[in-house]
Amino acid sequence: PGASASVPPQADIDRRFMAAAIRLSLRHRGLTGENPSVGALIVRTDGAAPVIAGRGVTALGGRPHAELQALAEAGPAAQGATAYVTLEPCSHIGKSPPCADALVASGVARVVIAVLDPDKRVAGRGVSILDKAGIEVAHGCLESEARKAMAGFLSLKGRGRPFLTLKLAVSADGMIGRRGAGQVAITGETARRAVQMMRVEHEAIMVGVGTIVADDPLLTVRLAGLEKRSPVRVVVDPFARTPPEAKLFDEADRHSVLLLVSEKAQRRQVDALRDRRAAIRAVASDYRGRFDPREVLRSLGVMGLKSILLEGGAETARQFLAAGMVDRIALFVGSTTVGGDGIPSPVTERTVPAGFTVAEESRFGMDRLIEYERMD
Ligand code: AOF
Ligand code: ZN
Repeated sequence: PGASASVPPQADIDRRFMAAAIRLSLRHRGLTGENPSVGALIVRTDGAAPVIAGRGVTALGGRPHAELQALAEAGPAAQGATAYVTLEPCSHIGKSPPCADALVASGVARVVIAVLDPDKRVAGRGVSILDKAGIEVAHGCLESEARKAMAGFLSLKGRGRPFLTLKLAVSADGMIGRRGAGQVAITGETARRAVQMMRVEHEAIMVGVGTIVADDPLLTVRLAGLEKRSPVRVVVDPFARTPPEAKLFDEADRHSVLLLVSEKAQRRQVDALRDRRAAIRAVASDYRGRFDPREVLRSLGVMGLKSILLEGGAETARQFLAAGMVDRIALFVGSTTVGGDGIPSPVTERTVPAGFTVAEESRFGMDRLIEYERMD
C-alpha cells in the first residue's frame, strides 16, 4: 500500500487534465465563429507520471478542430494514450473530417469527454464510433465547468439564441453616468482593460442607440496585440437614429458595425447608414416599431452569433432584464460618486434582479467586479 497510496486516483488525474483542457479552450473563446472553442490534450500514462504529448484548441475561425491539432502534435505518441476533450469528438463530415475517426486511427486507448455534443449531426455518434472501435470512453468529467466555458455554443444549439452577458459600470452611488455629460469615468484604467478583454471573448458587443447618441463610443478592443480581435458592434436601433457621423463608423472598414432596425425606420436614414458601411438587418417589431428583446436575440442567433456582451445603456439593459434575456451580469463597481444628476443603474449591489446569484468577485485597482449568474 505504501507506494500506491501516493498515486492519485484516476478520477483526480482525469479532473486535472480536463481542467487544463478547459483552460486551453478559453484561449479562443469568442474567436471560433459558430463553432465552440474546444480544448484537447493527448496524455501518455505509461510512465511514472502522466505526460502531455499533444495539445490543441479549435483554430481561429473554427477549423481545424482541437483533436486534429492535438493528435498532429502527439504523432505516434498517441498510441495507447488518453485523450481529454472538452466536447464530444465530432462524427460528421462537415467542413473538416470527423475527429472521432481521427482518434480511432491514432490508436488512443481512452477518451475522456466533458460535454456531449448537442449538435444534431453528432449527438452521441462520436461516442459510439469510439465505443465500437474498442476505445474506453468516459464522459461528464468537469461537465459543469466545461458547460460554462462553452455557454455560447450550448445556448445557440439548445435555445436558438446567443448567451447574453450584461456589463454595467456603476459608481459608488449607483449611477452609470451623468445626464447630458457623454462618457463619464466610473472605473479606472485596469477595469477598463478588463472590459476590453471581455469584448475579446464575445462575438458581438451590443448597445442601444441611446448610448451611441449620448456617448459616441468606439466599442473596439484597444489592447496591445489584440486590436484585430474587436467583435462586431451591434446597435439596437429600431428607427435608424444612429448619426451617420458617429465615431464607430470611422473604423467600419476594419471592425464591422451591424444595425438592427425595424420596418418603421426611414429608408433615407437607413441608406445613409449603409453608405457608412454598416450592415443593416431588419428585425420584427410591434406596430410602434418597438423591439421584443427575444426577437433581437433570435435574429442574432440566426446569424450564428453565440455570445453577446450588452454594454448599455440603462434603458436597453432594463428591457433585456425584464424580458428575462440576460444570462449573466458583470457589474463593475467604481469608487467615485456621480451625484444628483446621475443616471441610475438598473442593477446595483443592492438591487440585483431576482433569480441572480453571485458567481465570482474580483478586484481591478480601486474597482470591484461582481459577476452574477442565473440560479437555474
Ligand atoms: C470537435 N472538435 O474542436 C469543435 C467541434 O462545421 P464543422 O465541420 O467545423 O463542424 C462544426 C460542429 O463541430 C459544431 O457545431 C460542433 O458540434 C462541433 N465542434 N467538434 O470535434 C472541435 N469545435
Ligand atoms: Zn471535430
